Amino acid sequence: MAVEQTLILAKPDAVERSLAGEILARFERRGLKLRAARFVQASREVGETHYAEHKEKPFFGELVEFITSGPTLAFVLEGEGAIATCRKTIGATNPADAEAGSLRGDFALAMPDNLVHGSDSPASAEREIGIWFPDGLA
Ligand code: IDP
Ligand code: MG
Repeated sequence: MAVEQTLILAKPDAVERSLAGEILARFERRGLKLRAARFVQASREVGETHYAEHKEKPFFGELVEFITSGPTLAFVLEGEGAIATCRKTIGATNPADAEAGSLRGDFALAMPDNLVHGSDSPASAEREIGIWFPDGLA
């Protein structure tokens, strides 16, 4: 399996609830390597660009409000099969469907405030890393 990078966000609800460190630690304990991190308050432009695929959805306005509502801890993780493994660790999008043991299954209740974002493909990861780390990873 290929070594991949993925963009993970501990979203504003995670930072507000002081769960950002717990979230990062879960991924680190799985063996993923932390390659870059930024503590950032997303602008409206960053929020809308990050969630551009959902522009036509009825919840888009609420989603952008949420992701811009407070600081986010954005980080890049690297490892074999990192993208799919991180999505499993995060759990299903709707916390009501997320398995116990996943981050959303253990710590979240509803949407949009489901704690964590993880890229869903290599193309998404590349695009999203560019949005949250516009000056590169170093
Ligand atoms: P993902 O975060 O698991 O990749 P997506 O379908 O890409 O899920 O949706 C992006 C984010 O939009 C979700 O994580 C959640 O915060 C929010 N969201 C998705 N569906 C709904 C909804 O039906 N109502 C409110 N927010 C939603
Ligand atoms: Mg998604």
